[in-house]
Amino acid sequence: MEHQIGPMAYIPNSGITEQQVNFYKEQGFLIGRGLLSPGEIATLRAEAVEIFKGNRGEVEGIVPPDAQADASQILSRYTAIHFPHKISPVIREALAHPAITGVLQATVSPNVKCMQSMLFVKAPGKPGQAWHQDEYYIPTRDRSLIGAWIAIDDADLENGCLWIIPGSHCEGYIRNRVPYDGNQYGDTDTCVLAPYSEADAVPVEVPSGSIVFFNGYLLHRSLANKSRDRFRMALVNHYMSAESMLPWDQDGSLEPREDMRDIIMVAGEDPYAYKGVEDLSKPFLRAEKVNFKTQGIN
Ligand SMILES: O=C(O)CCC(=O)C(=O)O
Repeated sequence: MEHQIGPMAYIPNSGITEQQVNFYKEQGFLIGRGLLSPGEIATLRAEAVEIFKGNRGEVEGIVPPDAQADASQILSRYTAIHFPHKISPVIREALAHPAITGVLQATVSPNVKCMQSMLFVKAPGKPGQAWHQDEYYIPTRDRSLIGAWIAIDDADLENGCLWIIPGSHCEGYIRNRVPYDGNQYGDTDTCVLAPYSEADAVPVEVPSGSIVFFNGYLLHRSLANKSRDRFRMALVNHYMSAESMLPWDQDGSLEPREDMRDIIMVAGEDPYAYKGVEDLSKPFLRAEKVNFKTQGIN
């Protein structure tokens, strides 16, 4: 029988409690339904269209659309954009949404920094992302890495929702990866799941406005969007404890460094504020086929 998500995974409307904090520690994820209002979601959706029209700044690969093109024609061309907050004040503001920072301060640290955003469009027919741990890409190593996955559209089995393996973050190591050549995923490799298996995977179906919080070591993936005409847009932001340094070279696109300082404080104090911040990350379009092992995105 397929595993299901129990009631403890859901953040109550009244706010996060100690029970959810313990659940997050043990299971590696939490879900908040209705954390963003329909108005806020409409603003994010409209902003996504402006970004992919090229109206928020130049991004290599964005094609200026014909005047008659509608939103779905514009969005259908793209899989995702990385670092949209670099060009969009709306996305930048969403990084520090109080509904997000409240959960981060309870689960991660009173002091939290953000280092990445990704805006997934996932048009009908587009592939998902293979099993992975975000910590593989963003090396915090202190186990504080957390993603806030904001459902702009309803996400379900048909349009390629997230899948997770609850509790798989606990071992806290980076799993081996093996080649993948199927067509569900846009990646050319995937994580070894053992001692887990596909039978432990749980779909995370959520309505628009929900946020799924998950630990950087948690095994997760998404499948292809098999719907005929439904997008599955999601804004995913990544955060960590501001106490830890971040030796992140962005898949080889930056010089190796002990502490990547292109960060945005979203809560509390930055103990490294004396270092200042840098503008290093450049927004880029995600390719449909991604191979991080053989250097970045191709
Ligand atoms: O939204 C998706 O399809 C995958 C997102 C994901 O795996 C991530 O943000 O790490």
